[in-house]
Amino acid sequence: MTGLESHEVPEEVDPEGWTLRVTGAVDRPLDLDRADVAALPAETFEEDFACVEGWTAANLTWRGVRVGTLIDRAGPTSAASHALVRAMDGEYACSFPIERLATAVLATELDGEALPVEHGGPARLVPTESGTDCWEQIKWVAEIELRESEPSDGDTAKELALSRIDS
Ligand SMILES: Nc1nc2c(c(=O)[nH]1)N[C@H]1C(S)=C(S)[C@@H](COP(=O)(O)O)O[C@H]1N2
Ligand SMILES: [Mo]
Repeated sequence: MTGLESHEVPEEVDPEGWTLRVTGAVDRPLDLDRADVAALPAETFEEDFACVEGWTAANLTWRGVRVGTLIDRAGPTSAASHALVRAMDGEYACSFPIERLATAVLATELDGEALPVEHGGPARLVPTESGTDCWEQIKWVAEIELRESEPSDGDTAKELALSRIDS
């Protein structure tokens, strides 16, 4: 059977207290709870997943909200160009150009069920373009912080993911 690998859920992850914030270079900062996110238009798509550590998971069916919908609601400033997507596990965060992030889905369901916390629930970022890296599928997404330039620090995801590979 195929599926995502099971990893430990870090202590800082608090699914009960979860909200999604859209902050930074926006006219209307958002702080959405599960019901708010569930009320937004959702879409479903299927994808394979491959981790740089060497394992794969085929035919995952994700459902969630297009990140572009969230960004539009927050009203990005005209100079907003990038975003730092932060997770609930400490320093884990990844930077994206806004146009790429807008096409990603904030997934709240996997294979027809609420996304389990083991795999990033309540919400996991799932880029929909080909050629994305495994560390960009951010589990436990808590904040999307828009920036008017490329973040020069805080973009930790790649380094953290690569540091797990034995050399
Ligand atoms: N918040 C957060 N998201 C994360 C990571 C992490 O450590 N923290 N690891 C990434 C990496 S490298 C992989 S391969 C996948 C693993 O997803 P899984 O635990 O559901 O198998 O989560 C990605 N998203
Ligand atoms: Mo990974």
